[in-house]
Amino acid sequence: MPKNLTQKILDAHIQSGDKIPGSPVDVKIDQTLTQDATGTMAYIQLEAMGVDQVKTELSVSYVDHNTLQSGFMNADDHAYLQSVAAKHGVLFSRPGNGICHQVHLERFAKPGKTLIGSDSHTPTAGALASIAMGAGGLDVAKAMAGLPYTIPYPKVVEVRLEGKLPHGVSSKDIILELLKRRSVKGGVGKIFEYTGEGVKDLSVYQRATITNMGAELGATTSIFPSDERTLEFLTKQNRAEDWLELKADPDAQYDDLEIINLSELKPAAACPNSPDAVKDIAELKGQKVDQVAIGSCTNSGFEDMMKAAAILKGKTVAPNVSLVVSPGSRQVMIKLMENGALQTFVKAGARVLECTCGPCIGMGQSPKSDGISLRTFNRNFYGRSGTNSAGVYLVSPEVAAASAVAGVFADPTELDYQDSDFEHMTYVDDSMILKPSDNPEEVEIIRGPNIKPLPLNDALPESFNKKVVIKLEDNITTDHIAPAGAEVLPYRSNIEKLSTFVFRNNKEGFDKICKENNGGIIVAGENYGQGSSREHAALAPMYLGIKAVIAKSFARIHLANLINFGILPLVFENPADYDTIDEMDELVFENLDALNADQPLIVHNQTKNLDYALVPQFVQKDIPVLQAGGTLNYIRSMQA
Ligand code: MIC
Ligand code: SF4
Repeated sequence: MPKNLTQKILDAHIQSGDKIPGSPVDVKIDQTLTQDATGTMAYIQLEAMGVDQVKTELSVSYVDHNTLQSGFMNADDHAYLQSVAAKHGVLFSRPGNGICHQVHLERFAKPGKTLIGSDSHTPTAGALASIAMGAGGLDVAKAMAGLPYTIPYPKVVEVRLEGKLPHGVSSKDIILELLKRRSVKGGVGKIFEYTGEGVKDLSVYQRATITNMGAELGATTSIFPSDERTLEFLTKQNRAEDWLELKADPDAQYDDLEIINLSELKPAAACPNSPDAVKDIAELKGQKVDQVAIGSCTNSGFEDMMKAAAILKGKTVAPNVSLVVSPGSRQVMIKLMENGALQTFVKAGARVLECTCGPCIGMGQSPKSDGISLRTFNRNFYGRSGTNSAGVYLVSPEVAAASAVAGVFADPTELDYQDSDFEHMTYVDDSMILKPSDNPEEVEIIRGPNIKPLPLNDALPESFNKKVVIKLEDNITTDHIAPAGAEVLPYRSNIEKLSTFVFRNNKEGFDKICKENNGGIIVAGENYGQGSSREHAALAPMYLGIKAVIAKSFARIHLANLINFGILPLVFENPADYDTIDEMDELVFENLDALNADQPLIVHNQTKNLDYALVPQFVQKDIPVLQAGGTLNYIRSMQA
């Protein structure tokens, strides 16, 4: 049977399970990555599992999110992460070395490997033909302990790229087109595999923009073949030996097909507040812009920076615009220094930031009230920039740079500038990547006061009555549940404190409501928990006593996180039942000692005197985990 590329790599890593779409399969994981905002929890969990040395081929810990250090908390986290990496066999990429996905792409990702990372944009490495997936920190810890990662066997969508991108149109516009067609929930349960003539004209950096933002489709991951362009990239990174040719067999089968003619694409923008609210720049042209930010793991590669520099060369930023630039890695930054592009940025009036996530996660550079901000990033969820009234638009580096000069939305296709054949990125520097210790037993783990012990859930009772403490609409993101930003992020290792911020933009005092009602139930619409992989969006509600989430549907990573922390994920068998539930209704859950993943659970609404059939979103083997109150409790009970 001819195989597509996804099947070739995935099937070679499947340890058990049926290769039927939707059915759970256990996947062997070759590489892991963590970043600091989710990493502290992942390593606290790894320690709790009693693992001495990681069992993967390669595990890397990056520090790129919380680098503001306004107070001791972030620095405490960094010190903990550096020591725990040294002790357990993990490489440590120091703060400032770059954004995890960019550095991993440049230095470590390999064709044919599997990678999971405690960050939803881990699929970036799909640009180098890895099967790379975002996961909760606990699942990454399990992978480091040598355990497989369980996913529903995906459907594979062929995205056939035809034609050639016109001048001024970039790979950002390809993924925005796909988001426009398929929406933020169109990718759930699917892997997007890119094929066709158009692929060979896309460099690895351009491919990485697409695989990165495939996360916004809700996709399991996205993947490109490993071809001459891949070899070219790896050679420039001094690792040609990591290359192998990988592509789909002729006549390979796919579950679905999407054809995009690159020649017909135009520059586009995702409008506030969703990555799928896509419009052509032509519709926005001339509207005033207040801020432009170039960077983030989506568009901070060497070529992205060079395209922006080509447009900014000899120009000055418009007086009404604040321009910030953050290259994705130190390697890129140094190269830009060498070839003069950094000078171009500074001369144009750009404010150059360190090589981290920065404004993408609301760590500084929040726009002014009602400000219009054009960003080369991947997410524009409500409030994420730190200014709730701001309008954030997601655009290519070309649109960003052109608009920074014009002071209004501008169309780069109308400008004359060099858009290819840049002197290629050949600078390699691993000096800020620390190797693990040769004497791990001598390494002492540094635990400052911000590193709090991990809270654990109670075992699931046989029955309980709980109130609906919040009722939410469709597409609730993990940014709604556990917000990010400079005020909150320092508490990622301190769940008690973090829990006071849960749903703060949806319901003031949510934590107090939970405390007064001894926990509760969350009710939500479609695609609950989309966006970030942060397990804090399950952990903090668990800490507040949330026992179940009843939704119309769930996003993949958040669903796994709920199970990991012992919260029951359930969907309405009859979606119309959603309309009959109100906040503060009291729900009765019974017979939980006899949970069956294949049968609906009947839950009684005592307030309305109604019964609901709720379909379990877990499989039979998750039941002991849920009954134990989560994965760590379960692992401990097995060890006892
Ligand atoms: C994000 O882009 O939302 C983040 C911050 O990188 C998250 C991880 C986190 O919350 O720490 C992600 O994408 O998983
Ligand atoms: Fe960092 Fe933003 Fe990328 Fe998340 S999306 S990893 S916050 S740059």
